Amino acid sequence: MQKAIEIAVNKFLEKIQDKKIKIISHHDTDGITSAAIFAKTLKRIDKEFSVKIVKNLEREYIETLNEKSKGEVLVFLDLGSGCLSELNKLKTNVFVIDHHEISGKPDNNMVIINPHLFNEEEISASGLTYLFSKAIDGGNKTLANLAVIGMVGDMLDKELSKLNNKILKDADVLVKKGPLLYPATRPIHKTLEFSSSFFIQGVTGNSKGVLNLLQEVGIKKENGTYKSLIELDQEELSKLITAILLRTTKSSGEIIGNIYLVKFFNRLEDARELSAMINACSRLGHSSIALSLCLDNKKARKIAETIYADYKQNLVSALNFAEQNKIEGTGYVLVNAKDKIKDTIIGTVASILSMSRKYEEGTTIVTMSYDNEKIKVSARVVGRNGRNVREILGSVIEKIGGEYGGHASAAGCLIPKDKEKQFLDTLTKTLELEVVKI
Ligand SMILES: [Mn+2]
Repeated sequence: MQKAIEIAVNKFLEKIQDKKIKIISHHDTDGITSAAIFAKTLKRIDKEFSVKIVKNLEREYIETLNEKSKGEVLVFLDLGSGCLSELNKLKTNVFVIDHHEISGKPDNNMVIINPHLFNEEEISASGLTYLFSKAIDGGNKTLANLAVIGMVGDMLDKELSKLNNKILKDADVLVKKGPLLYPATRPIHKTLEFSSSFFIQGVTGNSKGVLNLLQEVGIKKENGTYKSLIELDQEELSKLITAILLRTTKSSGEIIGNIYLVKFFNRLEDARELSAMINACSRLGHSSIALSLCLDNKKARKIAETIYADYKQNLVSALNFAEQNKIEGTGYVLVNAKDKIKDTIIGTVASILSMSRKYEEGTTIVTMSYDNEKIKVSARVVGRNGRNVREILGSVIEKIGGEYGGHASAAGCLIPKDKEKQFLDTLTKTLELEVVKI
């Protein structure tokens, strides 16, 4: 693949000589960090460019590019591989740097870098963009930290491929083993309270519960505050892990892993925390803040921190609301939050509930929240052996109308607000009927 990257870089440098460049990237952490790496690379060689962050690459949008971006070189990051035939219709030079499944064949106007073409190991789009950038100028090695944040964002950090290991080395990352709670670099009591990587019964969103747990394992304040996760000694760490394991459905193998500490604004930060911050900002509609944060803008960082703190607070309040207002049926848990939980986090709430120790394996979790004139519904399964929630939602939607999507263990749908009661009735009937069938 390295050879293909070098060829692509040469072609890119040749094509952009007298042209403007447009970067189009995905709105998750991997896409944002990819865009930041590319933007910094172009700045360095003094090239004019613009950036567009999108949720999905839609055909209607691609069609507008022939008019809007006439004569520009288009660079698609962390997306594009799934719609090569659409991109082939563009009359300008197209570069795709992506790691998603490929559908269609690239034509002569297109250069694509995708590990699927080379039977290569797993790598994030930000990792690929970084390799591209480094092939333009070795000095771009300083951008490796962004590639690490993107890698963590796409959860490609479990089994590190050779390529990823090289990128970690370039980034001077400090790797430590520990529970995957973030940030690992800040006082442990806050990290536990806002633990949303997995749900800790009686601890997540519960400051009193946090203090009880810390007392139980014998971790005390020192100089007025608690140590951070990475400052705990081996004994404290293993006691803490045991206490956490008693309160989640996860196994030790699932909650322990590598903690990546990367340089960001001249400080060592937990890559997971940065990734979560970028993701939260972008998904809440502030992708330009997320991008500016990755471009070292201090003002953007302040704003991003506010948005993220607010998001975390909303999330733990939502979890507590769900806890107090849920309806427990046979084999299912239903939370109809109406306007009490934002539609932007209701899916996350469902995911976190499905990881709670409280519910039996196979329990179906359904959460609902108002989204303007519609209701957003998210469904999850606790553990691995449960009902097919995509089919359940699908069968309800067929009766009352609306859109649905997802897969067997995580699905969602959108229904008109005036169908709320009808939906609830049909859903509960379906959920109860399914139990009888089993
Ligand atoms: Mn990606």
